[in-house]
Amino acid sequence: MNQTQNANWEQYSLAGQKRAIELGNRGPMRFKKTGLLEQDILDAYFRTGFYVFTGVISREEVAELKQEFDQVLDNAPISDDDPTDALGRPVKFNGYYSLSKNESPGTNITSRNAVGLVSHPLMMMDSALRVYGHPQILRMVASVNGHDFVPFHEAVFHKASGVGQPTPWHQDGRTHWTDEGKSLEQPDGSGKTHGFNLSVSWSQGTPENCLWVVPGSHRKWLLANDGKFPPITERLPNAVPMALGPGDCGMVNRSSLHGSYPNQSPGTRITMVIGFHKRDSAVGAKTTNVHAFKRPGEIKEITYTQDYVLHRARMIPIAIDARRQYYPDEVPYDYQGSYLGDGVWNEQVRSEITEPGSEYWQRDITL
Ligand SMILES: O=C(O)CCC(=O)C(=O)O
Repeated sequence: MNQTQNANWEQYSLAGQKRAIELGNRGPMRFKKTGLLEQDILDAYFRTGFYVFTGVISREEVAELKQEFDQVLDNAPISDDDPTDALGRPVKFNGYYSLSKNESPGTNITSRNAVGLVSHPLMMMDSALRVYGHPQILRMVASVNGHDFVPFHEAVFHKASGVGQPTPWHQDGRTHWTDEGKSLEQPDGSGKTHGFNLSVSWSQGTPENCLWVVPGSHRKWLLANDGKFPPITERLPNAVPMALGPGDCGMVNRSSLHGSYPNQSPGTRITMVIGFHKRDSAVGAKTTNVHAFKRPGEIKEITYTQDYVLHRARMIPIAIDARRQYYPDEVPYDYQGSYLGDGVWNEQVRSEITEPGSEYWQRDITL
């Protein structure tokens, strides 16, 4: 950025941070006696289309996520055509890395910092699987999606310092809109929804490297009536930064307009997106699936059957059991949704959910 661009960014970023604070959608998870989230948190989420939960993941757990993800990065392929890492070792999860191609002259692209996205971390990192079974997170999910919530998809966004690629402005939800582009989701969160992305952070987010969200944009689909998303080169005047510190979790309605600018800052941002749906928004929905692949880039037309969703829901009790074994003193979440298969975690289940051709993510649920 030149000096003028820098000054403009500074101004834009400060104004965004100020608007973000005024939204009133940030703070620790707070629960009522019933175990569900306090209503003011839900109301703020329904109104703005996102919420930042601070301090959800403990420092020890963050350290484990960091350490395991470091190993995943160290084992990244040199290129899409070469399934070995920088040390010449075979890549354990070949095909799961999305590598960014940065053409900026003078930047140092290593196989680590070329990694833009790692898909399906639950089968790579036991620490990620344990976060997926986190009791506070799952109580929060039940508060938004009902007790029989079901999975969506998981991936880790890695925006390397100086070379992190932007995420174009987009709304993920593609299914539950009227023909005119009005959301079927109602202002109080009832009705069919596209679920939410929950960004779990183990790095320091800043306005330069974090996700930006347009508050209130979840009510109307920009692609309706031949509409388009703005390019990420456009600094949207109403957008606000969703900066997350290590251990924070940012919940973003999948219908909200969101994106991130190129990360030219000195700080790397790492956020793992996990997500959940209401079961009755998923079962019977006819849509285009873009997630049930090793990595993004393919699509399939699909109608989700009850059986499809029941199989995928099994990952929730599996994760709860993995966490229960690791943290025997913690009260585990009591999942009340239905699923098919054993909800236990052991080495045989690890083999089952990673079996080539029938990996659990083959039933990811795009809505
Ligand atoms: O974190 C990002 O930059 C992108 C996240 C995103 O687009 C998503 O979760 O759908």
